[in-house]
Amino acid sequence: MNILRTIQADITTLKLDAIVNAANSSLLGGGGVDGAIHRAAGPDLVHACRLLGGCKTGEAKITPGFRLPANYVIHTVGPVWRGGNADEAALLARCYQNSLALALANGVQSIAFPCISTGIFGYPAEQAAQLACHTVQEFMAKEPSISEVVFCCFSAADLVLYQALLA
Ligand code: AR6
Repeated sequence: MNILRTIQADITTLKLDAIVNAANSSLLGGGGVDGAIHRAAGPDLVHACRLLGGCKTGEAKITPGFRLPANYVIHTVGPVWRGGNADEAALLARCYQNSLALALANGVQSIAFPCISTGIFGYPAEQAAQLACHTVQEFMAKEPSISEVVFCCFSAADLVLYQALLA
């Protein structure tokens, strides 16, 4: 049986097979969760990212976790919110799907997601949470080898949203 749960935490502290980074298309670091992951992983992470040639919106790439407790970082690039008619929902769904597909291809069984796109990129938190839950539940129903997915909320407000959706 696989588990889908939510917690409030700093994602860099989680000892799972992989954590997901809400990156930008350069993959060379930034603010928010991206900055926190690069600081905690150490400088080897940006060196590894330089070799990846960037990442398009909705796609995902994988690196080791270096100094992080997690073995891998899966970097995905969420859409910038432009009002909702610029394919944002489809692109955000692809972030979750492509991250999980890459996890599967690398033998990752436990993985944590931050609330992709809902910080600096401005995606409305509730809409993003609904889409994240739906997309991940659909994937897990088809792929039982992913044993644990954690929605890692940084804010108490996000935790409440995910708790309601997963209840
Ligand atoms: N652990 C877990 N979640 C966190 C952490 C943390 N340590 N820090 C922030 N969050 P954001 P985006 C939450 O802005 O909207 C970067 O500059 C935060 O509260 O990190 O996808 C990139 O380089 C929010 O819920 O990512 C891109 O340029 C969520 O993580 C751009 O920001 C996402 O917020 C990406 O913007």
